[in-house]
Amino acid sequence: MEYLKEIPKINYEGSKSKNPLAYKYYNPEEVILGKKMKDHLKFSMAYWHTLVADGTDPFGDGTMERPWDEETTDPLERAKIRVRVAFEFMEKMGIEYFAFHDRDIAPEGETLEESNKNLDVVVDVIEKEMKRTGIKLLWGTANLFANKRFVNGASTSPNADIFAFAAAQVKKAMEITHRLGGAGYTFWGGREGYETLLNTDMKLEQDNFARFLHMAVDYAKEIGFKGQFYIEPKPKEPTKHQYDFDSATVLSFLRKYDLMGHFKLNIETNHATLAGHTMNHEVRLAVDNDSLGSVDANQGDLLLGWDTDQFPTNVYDTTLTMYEIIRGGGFTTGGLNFDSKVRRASFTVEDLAYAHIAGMDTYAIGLRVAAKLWEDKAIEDILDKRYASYKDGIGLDIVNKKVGFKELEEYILNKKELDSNDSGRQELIESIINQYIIG
Ligand code: XUL
Ligand code: CO
Repeated sequence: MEYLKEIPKINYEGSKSKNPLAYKYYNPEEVILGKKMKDHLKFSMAYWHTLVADGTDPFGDGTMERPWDEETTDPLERAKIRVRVAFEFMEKMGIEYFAFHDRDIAPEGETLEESNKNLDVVVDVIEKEMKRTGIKLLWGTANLFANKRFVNGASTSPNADIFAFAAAQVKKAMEITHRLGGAGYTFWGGREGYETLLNTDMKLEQDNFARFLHMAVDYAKEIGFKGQFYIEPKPKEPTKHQYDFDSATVLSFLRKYDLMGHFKLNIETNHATLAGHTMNHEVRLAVDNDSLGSVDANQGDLLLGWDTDQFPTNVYDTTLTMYEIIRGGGFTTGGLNFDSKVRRASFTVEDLAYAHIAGMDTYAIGLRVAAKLWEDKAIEDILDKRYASYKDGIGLDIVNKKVGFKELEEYILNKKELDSNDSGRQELIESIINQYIIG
């Protein structure tokens, strides 16, 4: 049965096409830098936004027109229908990966046991659809923030029973991710943070968070789950101060608690900007620390102070993001997961297609431009020149730790004139990027 009659199979038609239901820049099979576009980008659909979000905001009701949700009032039956809709959508869009929270795919029951049974029923359907279509699971996760039991956090809750409940929930979420062959498992610290330090034992909460993650590592070994664990940084929202603030904070947390080899980062564009960073800063930091895992692709609105999770349409940003990803060697287990939702006023079924096309084409442009910049060494040559003083002489001695303060003092005292400083060439580089974008 076809649910999405409004959406045909979306094909690549090239940049001259005026067909709104076609890709203008994303040509999945086209080879760029020795790899197909689809393998560079590894697009993933976020189940929570595309199948579950109904457009509710703090001021009003849901607005989304989702006729398949009207077919039944039984939550479990509706969950099964949504799976079929999800796979029909991904097939038509040519999206080969998806990501979910446990509570997106199946309704929460009265008890954990009932919730787990619901999950098993829906996972059966997902498994069949994955086999039928070849679509793969990028990562799974557990929703440890929506239910009111998580009011004070999950693994950082002051209530040990809540820690235990969260552990049991993650155990099941890991099991279903494993069963579905998930390439990864994500920890986003839903309410792991605080509102006020006045009532918070930050040290105990962070220690507990680390204990929780170590338990996950142990359990993965026990069940043979080889997928990559990710932590997704975010500075605020829902709590005032989230513990996983940004890439730098998470990397230092992982180092402190001896978790570095077990976790990589899942970096989200809107979270980067909420932290006061650019996305390319966050990705660069991950790459430089051998920790780039995956990307939650979206964009925020810098005039608004919250996580708007908009579909990426800013070509400049996707160019710089793809540049950092290429520079880092590309994705292995990860991909570009659209943690993006249609605006509340974009409520029709077609809007789901328009939004994903916009996001995929914007990243395709980013990839095309970034690949050319990389191939031509348009930026790298300038960079190489800028740091050339560390390639020989005293610079190389510094890099090779051959000199200390005394030797450097001697070197300077003997030197009549310092080597001159060079221009940083920022405006030149920025105009080169413009030239590559416009072509
Ligand atoms: C919330 C967010 C989450 C995670 C998964 O801001 O990004 O949806 O991606 O829990
Ligand atoms: Co996210």
